[in-house]
Amino acid sequence: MIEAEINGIPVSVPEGTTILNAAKEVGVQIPKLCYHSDLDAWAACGICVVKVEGSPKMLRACATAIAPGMKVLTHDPEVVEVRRTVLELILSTHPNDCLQCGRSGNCELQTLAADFGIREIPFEKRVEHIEPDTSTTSIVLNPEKCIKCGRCVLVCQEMQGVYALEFIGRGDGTRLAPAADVNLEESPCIKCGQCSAHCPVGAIYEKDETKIVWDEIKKHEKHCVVQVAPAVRVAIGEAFDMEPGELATGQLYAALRRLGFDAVFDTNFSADLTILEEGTEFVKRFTEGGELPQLTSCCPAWTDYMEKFATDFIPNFSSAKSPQQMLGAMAKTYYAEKADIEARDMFVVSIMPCTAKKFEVGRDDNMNSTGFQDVDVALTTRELARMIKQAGIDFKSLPDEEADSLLGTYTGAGTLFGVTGGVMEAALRSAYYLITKEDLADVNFMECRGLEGVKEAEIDIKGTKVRIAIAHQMGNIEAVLNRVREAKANNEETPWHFIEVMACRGGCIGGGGQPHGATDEVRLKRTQGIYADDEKSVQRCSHHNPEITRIYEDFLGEPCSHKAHELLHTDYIE
Ligand code: HC1
Ligand code: SF4
Repeated sequence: MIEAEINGIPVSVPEGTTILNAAKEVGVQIPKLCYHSDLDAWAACGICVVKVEGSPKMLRACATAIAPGMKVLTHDPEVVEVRRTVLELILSTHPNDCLQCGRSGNCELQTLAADFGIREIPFEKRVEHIEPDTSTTSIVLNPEKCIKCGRCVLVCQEMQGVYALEFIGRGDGTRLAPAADVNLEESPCIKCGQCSAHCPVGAIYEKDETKIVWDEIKKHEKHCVVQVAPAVRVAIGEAFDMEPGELATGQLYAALRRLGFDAVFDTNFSADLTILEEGTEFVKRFTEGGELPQLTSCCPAWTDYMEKFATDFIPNFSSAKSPQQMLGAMAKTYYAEKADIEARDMFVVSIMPCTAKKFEVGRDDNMNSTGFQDVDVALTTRELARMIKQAGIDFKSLPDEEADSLLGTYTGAGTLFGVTGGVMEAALRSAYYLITKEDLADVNFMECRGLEGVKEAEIDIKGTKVRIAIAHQMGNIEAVLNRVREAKANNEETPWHFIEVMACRGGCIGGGGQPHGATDEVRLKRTQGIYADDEKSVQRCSHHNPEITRIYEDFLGEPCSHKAHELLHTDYIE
């Protein structure tokens, strides 16, 4: 341990701890802008400077490790003045349209400017006009607002391994742009939205589609149906001063009804349906012979990645559509039939923690269940939070309500989809049943849990060994794919039979459309909320969901039947 002093307060922290993090331990907040705990510090902005006794110049707290006996001064008038100058310089090239900015109210730059009481900028204002890039269906890039902190570039290149973003030009002319200066749609971007989740200002944000939904609700011409994704329920509360991980399922249903939706369904229901389809597909491949490993297909950013960079894995992808798409397909067929409504008279909205889901709704192959898109609009958690605020709904004090029947009941397995390892854990619970015709005594697969980038395990299903891998955060995926490729090239047995992939760190709870401010601390709390939801569920295995049993009896026949294939499966583009 390193013993040192911060503002005269003794501090004892592990070797390698930065001054910034050591200060946090003794309750001292050093301001920061470019630094984010998910990323290596690259000391771009300079706002975290501190004085260290014996050092001739101020040091950047985010990138300097605390040393034995170090005496650090984090705040004095001189340090505060330097920070103020840094802020003023940033503001001198930043547009003054905070009131119309999507990040107004939770912009890190705005907060610092307010904290420092900045009223005027002593430097000449030089705002270069650059048109926002609206080319993708998922996110908008507004380089004019970029403060060149570099978070998005680091996220895209290092966390996600995609290299869609970079800085172009030099010195004052440096600007944020998609790689090779094409537009974002033409770049390798997979629409995960992690850049928008890490941007401290309003330079990258989700494509706001709330107006389309408001208009549709107001018109009263179509039957408006809504579904809520697993990870939304443990994060939306953060937009209403609730703790990360606090379960808000019942309040969400109530809020959606008050917004005017005619039927409120749950994506957790169709996550259970996915398990029956994808689990049956896996058991078939595993027991009867088929391309292995099977890869999960519910994360649209991962699917986009595969179609762009790993088409050799197309035969390995589960053909099951994602739960979002399955719910849309079931709403416009099964529910429509029961409620005597035409698919053309329905409008299906989904509330997702994800920006790539906006892209998924428009995939051509997903139009095939009724001739209309399965889902019409996907809104992120952040967009829904804004709608709830616009409607004057006091979210925290809402009573718990239930989802509507037919597509609303879910099991603990369905809710697990929201966390890394959750799809695998849910699949194993049902695969065990499908293989042995018996239920598990203990449904918890602890091997699937945790934030490790790649988890591997061998699962014993009554003597049958199933080797699994779980990867999350896109940058961790290529190594997994390469091990499969190597085994194939050497004619060796596949290292794994089943692999779950989620593009975002922590799985969907860390999705690019969730409330801002996710760190591992927040992700863990959201994860705990998901596991608590699983544990309190009456049924914890997808094959025990009574509405799923009914949908097969009344409508689909059996898992992977011809009808199920038509409505619930897809194919991929080379
Ligand atoms: Fe996800 Fe999924 S888990 S992809 O992370 O399979 O977005 O929450 O809705 O579709 O169920 C996201 C979450 C979500 C789908 C499910
Ligand atoms: Fe990179 Fe994801 Fe942002 Fe696209 S959405 S630029 S892939 S971080």
